[in-house]
Amino acid sequence: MRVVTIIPTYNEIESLPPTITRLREAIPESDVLVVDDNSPDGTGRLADTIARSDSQVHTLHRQDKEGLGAAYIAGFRWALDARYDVIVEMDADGSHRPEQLPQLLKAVSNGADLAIGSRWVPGGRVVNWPLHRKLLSQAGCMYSKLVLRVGVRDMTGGFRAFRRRTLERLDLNNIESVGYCFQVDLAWKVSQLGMRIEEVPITFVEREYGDSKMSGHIIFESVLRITQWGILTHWRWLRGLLKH
Ligand SMILES: Nc1nc2c(ncn2[C@@H]2O[C@H](COP(=O)(O)OP(=O)(O)OP(=O)(O)O)[C@@H](O)[C@H]2O)c(=O)[nH]1
Ligand SMILES: [Mg+2]
Repeated sequence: MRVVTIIPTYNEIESLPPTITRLREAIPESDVLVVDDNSPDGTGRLADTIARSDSQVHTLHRQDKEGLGAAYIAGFRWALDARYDVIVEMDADGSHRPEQLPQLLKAVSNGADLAIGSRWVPGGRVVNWPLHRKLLSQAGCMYSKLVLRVGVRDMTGGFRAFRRRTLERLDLNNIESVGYCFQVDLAWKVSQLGMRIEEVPITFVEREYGDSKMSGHIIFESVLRITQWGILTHWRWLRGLLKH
């Protein structure tokens, strides 16, 4: 299996180097693609320096900060063009432990179309998160699960491994979500296609350096879109029921 791990970055100059080092040690066979949105702190230039000394590290530069979703879609296109078999999503900030990536890859080689690193299944953990972050994440996951009726407990988690054909079947041109709901959107679409999603317990560690990019705007976008999707789906379901 040819594997590439995509790491989106915006101002992650302190976190990116140790993350790449740990990843290369944990899974030497995985290539790395850093997708940087012209970070003012120079993360993109630093990624280029790392890429010059390691031929398995690649960089993709984007002109403006357009959100996590847009960065990942650009990364997915690059990875599909480059014919990778498995495409991994991982944050730069150390929250996702590269040492746990083998478990996600194992789930994919055992047949999962999408493996999600999950904080909210038995064995999953969160380290150093204040109570309000835990509650916010759990509430977001519960709301998404209820409204969209998807049997996934960690819908917002961003440590994932996709089988190539999973991304090929998603219409990447049609994904508009930007913030947290990008991850919810992908999991929902994969589940609607009847593909197999497996949750793998992970330990999620709060970032040590840099700032979170989470904002009120991102939370608002998520709640709004997930509610819209829920209403749309239930409406279709209700209309189908009334026709019979
Ligand atoms: N290229 C790119 N990367 C981004 C953008 N927004 C966030 N990221 C990266 O996406 C990853 C996740 O973002 P975080 O700020 O850690 O957001 P989060 O994990 O939801 O929030 P915390 O739990 O508070 O860290 C990090 O590697 C960020 O640098 C963006 O607009 N463009
Ligand atoms: Mg983070």
